[in-house]
Amino acid sequence: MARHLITSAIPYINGIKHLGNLVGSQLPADLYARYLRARGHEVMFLCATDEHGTPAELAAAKAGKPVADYCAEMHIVQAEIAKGFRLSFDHFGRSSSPQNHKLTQHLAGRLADAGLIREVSEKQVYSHADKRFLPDRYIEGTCPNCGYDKARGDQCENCTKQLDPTDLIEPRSAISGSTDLEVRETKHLYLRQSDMRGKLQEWIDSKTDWPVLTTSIAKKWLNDGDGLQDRGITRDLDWGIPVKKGDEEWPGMEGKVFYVWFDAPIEYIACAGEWAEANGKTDADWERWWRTEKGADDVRYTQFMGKDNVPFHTLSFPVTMLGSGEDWKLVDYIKSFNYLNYDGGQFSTSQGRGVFMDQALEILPADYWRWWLLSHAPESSDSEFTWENFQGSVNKDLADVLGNFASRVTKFCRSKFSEAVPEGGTPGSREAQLLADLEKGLREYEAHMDAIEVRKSAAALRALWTLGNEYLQDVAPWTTFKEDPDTAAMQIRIALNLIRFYAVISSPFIPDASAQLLTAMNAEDATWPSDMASAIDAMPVGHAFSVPEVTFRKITDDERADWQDRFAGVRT
Ligand code: B3M
Ligand code: ZN
Repeated sequence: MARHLITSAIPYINGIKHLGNLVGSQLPADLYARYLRARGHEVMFLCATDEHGTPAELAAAKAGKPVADYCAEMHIVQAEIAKGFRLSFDHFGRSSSPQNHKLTQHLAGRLADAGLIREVSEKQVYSHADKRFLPDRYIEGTCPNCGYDKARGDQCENCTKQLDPTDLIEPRSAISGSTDLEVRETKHLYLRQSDMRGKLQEWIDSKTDWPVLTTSIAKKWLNDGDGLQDRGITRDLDWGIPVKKGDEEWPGMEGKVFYVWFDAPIEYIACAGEWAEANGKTDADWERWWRTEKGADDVRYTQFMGKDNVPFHTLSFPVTMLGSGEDWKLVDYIKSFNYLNYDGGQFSTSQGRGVFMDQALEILPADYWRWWLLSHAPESSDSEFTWENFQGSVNKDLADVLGNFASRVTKFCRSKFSEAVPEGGTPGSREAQLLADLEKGLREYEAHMDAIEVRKSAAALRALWTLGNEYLQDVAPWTTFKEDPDTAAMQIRIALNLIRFYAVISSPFIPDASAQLLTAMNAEDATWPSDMASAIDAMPVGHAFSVPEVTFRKITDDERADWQDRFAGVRT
């Protein structure tokens, strides 16, 4: 038994995430966490909402709510939806927590003491009406190049010219529309990432087992000049973690907060503190996951994220951890994902394009989505959601192969024998073959799950389901029964045990269906099978079961057309 720390990239607070976000971090992280728990390991699986930054402030303003209230409400909404998808976090925290405030300020102080922070004076646009500095993209005006009147302070969307806010003709605040703006001097803190290049290089070079997607991005930014530039880690905003050096004020930094990407990864750690508080645990209880001198040196830490998040996790966050000079546990393995596209285009939060997590659960239970998303995870390249493909996979894999197997076998047994595992003849060569195939398939499935090869794992699981179907097709107990009820009973006994076996090994992918099948099979023992011979004998002769309710239903053509229509437009 090992100890596994797992984190998923923490979703922004402003709005409900779409299925592309879900499959890019939280869902595969949950798959892995469930699998490791099922294999008997000790797991700490953490996620949280990412609550700071301008998008959170603006979303709150749009909703007409104080930002703290908005975040508190949206956190509950996101937590509920996560539950709906059966995401089995040990804790779902908040980056605005007191724990994160304290730890972020502490780490900034350590970095400053280590000489890794420098103060920089810069010019920034201040809005009198909004009483705040405006980030470049919240200043609008007329493009000096093409005359487009909604150009942003960082770029003109119309002619793509890169701009400085001072280039704009008649600049105004994108928040209030006010033109009462002024350029002011302001001081900011920069993290001297470049000082850590050598250490980072060495660390990343040592990660020879990482997925190519992760290391290629990490190395690109490490070596491409720009990537390791010193980064501003403070902002002139109201909402965020106040800039402090540990508990002390930071002269010249009054009224400023840390940049959202500085405190967000620190929340991975703070979240463990929140977990401890919420569960009546001590500091030692969470520190054994995070501090190498307090037990975390034998933890394996795996992070899950979309590819756009990789640079923050391979450069700036490790700089924070290493630069602090403290014994923080560094990530052992980063699993990153490409993008999931939606029906010929991209999922888009700003345009409301695609299926969002709450909408998905309104039309079908979590397992349908979990299965499709995971079996089509965008690992080696981007992948695409289409309604045809979704309907096809669900109907075939879940309804025809797995669901149908369970219902056929249990109903046949009930009608010809009873609702208990029947006594029957001895298994023969066909059964020996089945067991050998299952044994081999199970080991393949485990190997892919251990390697976090999500699609390959799904394919291996599906292949195991198929073996059972082929067996049933071959031996046809309904025909055997007419001449040889004894042999038919043996075949059904094997098949009933297979239902239980499938329920156990499928639980990381489809936890609800798995629980439903285990209940129907009256199976108290759901431990991971060590070998097929014992798995196929787990429910002995006489063991009572019941016929499960429909495990998976088919998606009709009408429904598909309906949904295709409903989600073609833009979410309002
Ligand atoms: N919230 C971006 C995202 O959701 C960001 C991740 C933070 S991980 C520390 O894609
Ligand atoms: Zn322009």
